[in-house]
Amino acid sequence: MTQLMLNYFREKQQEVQSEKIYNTQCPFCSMQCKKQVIEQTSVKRKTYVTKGIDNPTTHGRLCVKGKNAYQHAVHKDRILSPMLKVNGEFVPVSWDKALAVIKEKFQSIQKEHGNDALSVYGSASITNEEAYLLGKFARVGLQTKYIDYNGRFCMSSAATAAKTVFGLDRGLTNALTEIPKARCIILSGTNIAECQPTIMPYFEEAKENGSYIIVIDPRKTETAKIADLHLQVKPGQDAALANGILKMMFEENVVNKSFIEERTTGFRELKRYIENIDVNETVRQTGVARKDMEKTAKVFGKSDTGMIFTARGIEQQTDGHMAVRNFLNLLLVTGKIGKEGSGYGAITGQGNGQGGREHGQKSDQLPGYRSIDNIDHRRYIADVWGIEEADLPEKGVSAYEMMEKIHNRDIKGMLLMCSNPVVSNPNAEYVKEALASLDFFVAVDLFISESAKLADLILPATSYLEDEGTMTNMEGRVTLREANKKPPGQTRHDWQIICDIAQVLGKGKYFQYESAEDIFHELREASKGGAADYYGLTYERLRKEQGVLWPCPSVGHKGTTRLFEKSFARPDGKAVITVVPNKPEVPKEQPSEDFPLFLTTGRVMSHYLTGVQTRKSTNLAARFFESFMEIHPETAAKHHIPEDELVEVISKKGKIIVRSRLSEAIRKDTVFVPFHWADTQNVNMLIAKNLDPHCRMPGYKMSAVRVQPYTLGTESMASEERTK
Ligand SMILES: Nc1nc2c(c(=O)[nH]1)N[C@H]1C(S)=C(S)[C@@H](COP(=O)(O)OP(=O)(O)OC[C@H]3O[C@@H](n4cnc5c(=O)[nH]c(N)nc54)[C@H](O)[C@@H]3O)O[C@H]1N2
Ligand SMILES: Nc1nc2c(c(=O)[nH]1)N[C@H]1C(S)=C(S)[C@@H](COP(=O)(O)OP(=O)(O)OC[C@H]3O[C@@H](n4cnc5c(=O)[nH]c(N)nc54)[C@H](O)[C@@H]3O)O[C@H]1N2
Ligand code: SF4
Ligand SMILES: [Mo]
Repeated sequence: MTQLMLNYFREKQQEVQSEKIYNTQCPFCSMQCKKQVIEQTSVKRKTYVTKGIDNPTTHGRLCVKGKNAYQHAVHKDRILSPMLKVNGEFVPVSWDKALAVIKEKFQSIQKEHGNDALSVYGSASITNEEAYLLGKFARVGLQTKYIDYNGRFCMSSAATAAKTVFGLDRGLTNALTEIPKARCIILSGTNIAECQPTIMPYFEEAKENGSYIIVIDPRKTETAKIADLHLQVKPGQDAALANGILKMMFEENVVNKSFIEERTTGFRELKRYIENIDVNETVRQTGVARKDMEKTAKVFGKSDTGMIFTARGIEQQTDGHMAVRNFLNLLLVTGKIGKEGSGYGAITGQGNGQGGREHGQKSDQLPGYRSIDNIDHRRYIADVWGIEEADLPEKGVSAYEMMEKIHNRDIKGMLLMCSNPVVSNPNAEYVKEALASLDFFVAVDLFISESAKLADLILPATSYLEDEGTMTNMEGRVTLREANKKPPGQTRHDWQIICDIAQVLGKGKYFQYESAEDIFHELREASKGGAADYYGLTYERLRKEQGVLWPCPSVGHKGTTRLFEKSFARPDGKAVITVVPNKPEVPKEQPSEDFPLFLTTGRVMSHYLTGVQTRKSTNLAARFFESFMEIHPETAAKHHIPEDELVEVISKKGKIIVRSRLSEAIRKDTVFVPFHWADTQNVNMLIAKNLDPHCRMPGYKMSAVRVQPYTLGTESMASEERTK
């Protein structure tokens, strides 16, 4: 260091008058990297420094989002008091006023139209305690059957597939430390290098150990760069691709007969179906060469150990559930599960994507992964909650279907917590209309998001720096997120807000908690004996052991790193092999003369989901300040699309305007647009409403579009082209 630099730092040091240290976890993805935010106050200003903290999952690593995540949390646009819409404008009001308005509106809606006229929309970015409490609030506080959450768009296909096939859904069946021991790894529809960057060293280590890595993605992503083999599949054809690979596995005779015999059911039917497949047809359907399917089958089949990871690329399809099941078929016929270095991973998305899907925010679910349809489960939870089983509502509908219920006027009010449906739901224009038409709409957020803008009342929540609670990361590790920053202004924790509303509705006696830890104690009881059993966990343990992998059914239990070693979690102990036809149950829209290209959507490294938070961060927004369309140069030439210009992307549903980016990394028949931007760049205005019949997942990853240069003033889409 030069003398000049030393002087500079010394001066800086003297300027700092006080320093506060906040230990916490990154609010964004499922890695839940532990970090420290250091707030330094000097005469002139506050500055923040972020450092990673060592922990068993990420060992102190942080990606660019984690390093900058303080920026939105201390942003001037944070809402600091309840905001009531008066004559179309938001005005700050006291909590007493806000709660009185909620009481009046909620009670009058339910009195007039019944309990189910109110709905709750939750999130997998809130803590386990809050997700649990929100489910309880819907069932006990409002006694409505309508509750669902944003994880429906995220985890539902993989979760239902794992539940059906293995009998239990935990994102990763093995601890992350087993990845380097896998001799062959298939990554399908997952861009971990940009979406879970701090997981990469596990895969890099695997590669150093000689593992063969196969990436399946229509784009040559950052993740594909670590691949030995990249299968550049046509969007939406993963199920058929897996059938092609299965066919080669049978031809190469690399199936594990004893495993199939002892630990699975359904193999014979699968074999019969696969035998009749015409591989040339599969090649045409998937766009993947026969030799590449063969190589995949051979290497994966012959390796002693192997793991398969899937994420939203294959899951966010209207056949996502079945497509995942076909990848699980690959694992099962080769016997690669239940031992070290062999298993499955559905790479979880949101910070609490795992825990958020376990404790009752789903329309058909009760805490501990219990089912709302099961009488024993209902009785158990009713008992923990101190209510009659008969008073527990039945199952409701999925998140998008709630929007349809609003249009039908079955649902007239909504409490939205920690999500931005106007930007994240398919058929976005329709969803916007739905939320705008509600008789009473309360949004709980940090900011006035695109959805909160439509609310009658916005309640200000605390951020991750201020709100303590547990989060379950992608490994299935329950971690304690500490948070010791003082809540700014009038902000309250999400769990406090739920309790406050319950109180004014006369249900306070069911919601008496002093802290998040108090709620956790009840959650432990509620999950006890369930599939996702947290009973053995306490805050003290989580602090001392730096997280524990569930199930953890008793205080002395050390947690579960590897699942299904001896048997699967189904009644007969066996995993289910299923025939997955090449033709999906819900036909997928194919490119046509009017809409000749596939559109697929996803993420970039520096933005998070609908961008409400990351667009507020100057450091992150600087990397990508507007949306774009990735297109192959040859395709661009064909459609007269120049580099770096505004273009229109048009589907049967709508039109957006984004900037063109020419790249040879994408298939020639496909364009890619991220979904982190709103308004005229909201890509979900292009996505159809069709849902997977098994799990209600929309087809975010495959639509048909046309593209053309944007010229100011031309309204290129005839209104009659739009469909509802
Ligand atoms: N930077 C960043 N990280 C995030 C998030 C974020 O918004 N930004 N969000 C978090 C959340 S909630 C989630 S769910 C995860 C999502 O993590 P991912 O699922 O990894 O992310 P995506 O970019 O949506 O999609 C992954 C890949 O699927 C590919 N793909 C598209 N269509 C197909 C197809 O038909 N078949 C196959 N095989 N692949 C296809 C896309 O090209 C893309 O590279 O990331 C989490 N991490
Ligand atoms: N086209 C397309 N659409 C997609 C996807 C895709 O790949 N393509 N992916 C889907 C997936 S996987 C997901 S997970 C969804 C996510 O979709 P959303 O849930 O709608 O996305 P977020 O941007 O996370 O919205 C979170 C909101 O909560 C606020 N918030 C942040 N922290 C807190 C908190 O602690 N408390 C409260 N009360 N509010 C808070 C934020 O300011 C923001 O407004 O999008 C889905 N939509
Ligand atoms: S975004 Fe994910 S990988 Fe990046 S720091 Fe946050 S938790 Fe870690
Ligand atoms: Mo997600």
